Amino acid sequence: MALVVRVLALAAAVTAVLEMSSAAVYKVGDSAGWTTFGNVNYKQWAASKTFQLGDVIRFEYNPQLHNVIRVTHAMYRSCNASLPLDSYTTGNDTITITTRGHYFYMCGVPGHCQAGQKVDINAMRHPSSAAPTPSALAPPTVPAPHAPTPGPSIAAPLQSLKGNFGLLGLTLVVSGLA
Ligand SMILES: *[C@@H]1O[C@H](CO)[C@@H](O)[C@H](O)[C@H]1NC(C)=O
Ligand SMILES: *[C@@H]1O[C@H](CO)[C@@H](O)[C@H](O)[C@H]1NC(C)=O
Ligand SMILES: [Cu+2]
Repeated sequence: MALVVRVLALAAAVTAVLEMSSAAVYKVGDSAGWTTFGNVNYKQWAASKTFQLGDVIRFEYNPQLHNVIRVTHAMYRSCNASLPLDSYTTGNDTITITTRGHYFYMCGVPGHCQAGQKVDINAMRHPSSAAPTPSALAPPTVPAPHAPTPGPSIAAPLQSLKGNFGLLGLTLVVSGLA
């Protein structure tokens, strides 16, 4: 019995590690980072990537000069920073893509978004191991949903992700005791 638990725990751990290693980490702006210097074209930067579920977006910047806020599509278009959905201020902020659709980010410092410090991360439908079952995928002819306001829907999958890792941890503890 104990052996079975150990084998299951090992399998779960290996699976988790494999899934983690397959997730890409994208630094916004590549070597330039998140800035108003040098007229970085964040639209072009995003267009050159294929974002998938589980991938990580990293914003690196001087926190005394910039910040990161997530906004709605309308706020993104008009550079309106008045009611952010999320905000980040550490200078090294990572965000894990947990739902398909658009994630709109801009710098909340006045004038910076207007100067081009904004990025639209579009996590598209893509056949990947991240998809739970093929039947859960809509036909490929349907365009990716235009996520109106990804507000609370972002938080929920994050919670369930944490829940899964919690369960994994518990399984490992149980096998350690056995
Ligand atoms: C900015 O966005 C907020 C929230 O969506 C909205 O209430 C406000 O009217 C907008 N301001 C402008 C100037 O568009
Ligand atoms: C940001 O954090 C990552 C790991 O979380 C690290 O590899 C990277 O060097 C950090 N960047 C800066 C500028 O501190
Ligand atoms: Cu800025």
